[in-house]
Amino acid sequence: MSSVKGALSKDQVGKKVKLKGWIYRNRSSGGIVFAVLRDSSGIVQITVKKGTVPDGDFDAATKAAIESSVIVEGEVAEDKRAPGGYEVRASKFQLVGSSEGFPITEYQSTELLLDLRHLWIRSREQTAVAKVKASLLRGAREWFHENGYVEVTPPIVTGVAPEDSTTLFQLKYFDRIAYLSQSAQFYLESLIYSLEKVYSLTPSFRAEKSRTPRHLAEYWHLEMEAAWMHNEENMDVQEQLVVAMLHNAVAECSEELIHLKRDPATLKKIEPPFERIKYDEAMETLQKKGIDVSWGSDLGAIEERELTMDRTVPVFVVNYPKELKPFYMKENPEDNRTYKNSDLLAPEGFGEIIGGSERETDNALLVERLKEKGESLENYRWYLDLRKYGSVPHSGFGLGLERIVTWVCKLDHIRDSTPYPRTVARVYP
Ligand code: NSS
Repeated sequence: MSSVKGALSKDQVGKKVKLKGWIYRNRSSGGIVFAVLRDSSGIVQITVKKGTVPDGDFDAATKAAIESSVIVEGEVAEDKRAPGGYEVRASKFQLVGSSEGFPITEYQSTELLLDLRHLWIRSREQTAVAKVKASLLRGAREWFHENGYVEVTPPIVTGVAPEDSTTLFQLKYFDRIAYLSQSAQFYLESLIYSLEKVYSLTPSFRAEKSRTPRHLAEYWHLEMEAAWMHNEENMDVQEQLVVAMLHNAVAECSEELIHLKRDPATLKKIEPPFERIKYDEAMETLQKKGIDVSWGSDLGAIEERELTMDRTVPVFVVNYPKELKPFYMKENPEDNRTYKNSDLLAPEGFGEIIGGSERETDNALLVERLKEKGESLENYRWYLDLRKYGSVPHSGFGLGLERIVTWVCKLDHIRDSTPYPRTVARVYP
């Protein structure tokens, strides 16, 4: 048994192969069927000649419609006209599962493709994205493992809102109200007192009403937290992690990246350190470009695009005004209007992929900020406990997996970075 990819090489020429897959294209002319077979590794042309296969097999090949599943046996031959330069000349062709009237044809609307997502995920683009995503993730896990981080499993059902409480998904939890997690951060913070360096990969949920090309209601969140770490080192970790992810994707998925029109060389060139610009400098740059912002303005998609579109390497923006960020961040001793935090922006206009900070360790300050926000201290009692018993300086960050995939795969919209995007408009299929 071979894979399509395994059959596509010079040393396979003349060899017998047995391939299982799905019909990608099919046409016949003058007693020959030219089918293109797809499996998880790629596509290959199959030729089925009348007289060289049993009549029933030829008949099956002629009729095999797009997306039928088939088993083909045959010999590999070189053919310059075939995709990949090789073809398989069939001696057997067996139809396993027919496919009558596959509803996706060449030009389809985005909406239809979203309705038919369960079938569209078979497309070569979606397959390439899924492989790149897995490869980025493997690069991350390896990096964390090699650097002494322990993978942990925080809860998804929670009672706290680390980020914006207006974007919480509420759920009926027995006879109480609970929320779907926005971030594992607080739980990770609690785990550093024993494990010191931890990370987790969990789904995060944000009830974002805005329809933007970079927001999902459910996304995969890769988060880390480390004891004894200040924000400068936190940024060192982020740039090393991102580079490890990129380089793994380039090593494992160059073909997929090229298929997605991303030149792997541009990713391979990216090395630490990444430039670190202060929020104040970011504001000045934007003002010079004629963007209407002033100190205290948030950086949204438009501003981040302006800051990054001429760059090929990610950039950190550090020390945001306190009003723009959550209560748990550490005050910047050099400018108490700001926090010791950073957002990492992907280049080419893609914008934020990571948000991170050093955490406030002063219990009284945290209480004051929570009160200002009108939060119930009771919900945060356990979190505040962490500052009472052996508190240490610590930092961490969260990386949006679909955000980095969108950048690496050069996608126009974040929904194509995940098989079943969840947005304000969609929970089907
Ligand atoms: O809100 S964040 O900026 N930060 C946190 O949640 C911290 N509590 C993480 C931490 O320090 N442990 O979100 C982190 C990242 C952000 O940079 C994006 O890359 C991604 O999560 N993110 C999203 N991706 C897709 N869709 C949505 N709606 C989304 N929101 C954030």
